[in-house]
Amino acid sequence: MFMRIDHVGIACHDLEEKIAFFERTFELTVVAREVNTEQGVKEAMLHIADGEGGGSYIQLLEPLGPDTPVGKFLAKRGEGVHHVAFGVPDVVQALEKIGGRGVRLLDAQPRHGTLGSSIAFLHPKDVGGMLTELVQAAERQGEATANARNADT
Ligand code: CMX
Ligand code: CO
Repeated sequence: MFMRIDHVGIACHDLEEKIAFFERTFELTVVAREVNTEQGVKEAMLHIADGEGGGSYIQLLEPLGPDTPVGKFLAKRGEGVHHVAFGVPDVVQALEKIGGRGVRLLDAQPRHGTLGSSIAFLHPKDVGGMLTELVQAAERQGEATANARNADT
């Protein structure tokens, strides 16, 4: 079901300061910045490597306010790892299977994620205390063409 770790999400108070730290310490590069009002975050994706079906990243998250998922997390636990995201080939199919195995789905339907991805969250209490995200990466040009060709045959 899982192809790779897509990203590790890290909650922080000051996005710009954390980006600078990751760039100078680990030589990572920011490939996307986004304000996601639906999720209540300002975020940056730092590229690590490319893998099967998509890349792997560090996702830095700064809350847009105290009454958001990341704002509440910071108030309760402070800065640190907020969630782990796994790459899946088909997020709708993965949700169906995982939901059928008794895990609460925070998103019954996938929603918009960074870099054109489709994402959905699983309840941390049902996954041993780890907020878990599923990510179906946006299809890259070549893959989209190949898939369309396969569907035709
Ligand atoms: N990791 C592990 N446990 C977590 C957690 C996290 N990130 N966030 C909350 N929890 C735990 C809390 O510690 C709390 O446990 P206790 O009851 O033992 O104290 C419990 O879950 C409930 O937490 P809460 O602070 O009362 O928060 P809510 O129930 O209102 O919401 C959750 C929790 C997980 C449902 C909510 O944060 C959510 O829907 N998250 C998914 C969306 C999200 O996080 N988006 C931001 C990231 C965007 C991105 O990746 O692009
Ligand atoms: Co994420």
